[in-house]
Amino acid sequence: MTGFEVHPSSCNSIVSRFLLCSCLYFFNFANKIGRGYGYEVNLPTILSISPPEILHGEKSHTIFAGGVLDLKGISHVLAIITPPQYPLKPLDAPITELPSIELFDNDHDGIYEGIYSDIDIKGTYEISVYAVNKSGVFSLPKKTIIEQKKGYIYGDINMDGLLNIVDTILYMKLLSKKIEINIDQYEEITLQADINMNGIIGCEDVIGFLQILCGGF
Ligand SMILES: [Ca+2]
Ligand SMILES: [Ca+2]
Ligand SMILES: [Ca+2]
Repeated sequence: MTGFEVHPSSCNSIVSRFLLCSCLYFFNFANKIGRGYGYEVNLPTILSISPPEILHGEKSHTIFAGGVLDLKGISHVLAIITPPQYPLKPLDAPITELPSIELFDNDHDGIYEGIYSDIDIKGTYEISVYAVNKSGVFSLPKKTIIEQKKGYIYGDINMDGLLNIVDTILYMKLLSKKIEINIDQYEEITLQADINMNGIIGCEDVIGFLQILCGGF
């Protein structure tokens, strides 16, 4: 034998050692993750959710989630609702400002249910359901929608299904007290006129109305 030669058996030996070292390295790395040295991914899961629904004037609907699982146990299940044309809120508004309901599994069949009862605005309600485990870790959201076909429209004070100059004039008259309405009429009008949902009809609602009218949402 002359010069430097690598015998096939030596080559196999080097490859074997490399593979062995690689395995030991990844075993050690995985072991560290398991011991809490790295990132542990253990999110609760939701396997199914109530399907999209179309309503024709019904004001409430049952939302459910099934296959809610977590190794540490489920603490609670939440549905967060984004109503149509959510009034005067920036797109990055925190979800804590959105309406929400808790879903319960009272009969312990693994399906969590809750009834959302404020579906009185015309349009699409986006529903995001989260499971929270006993360590306070949230699942990824499971999403569905509810489409309300018959409901009031923000700013449509005369309830003719249109947003136009007539509603603008009614806003101005209400604010300047140029029309007299009783408390029952006021409560009925407030449903669609109170765009920032603070319980009264004010200048902010007119601004919100003009934003809707101009497609500002
Ligand atoms: Ca149940
Ligand atoms: Ca109108
Ligand atoms: Ca208001």
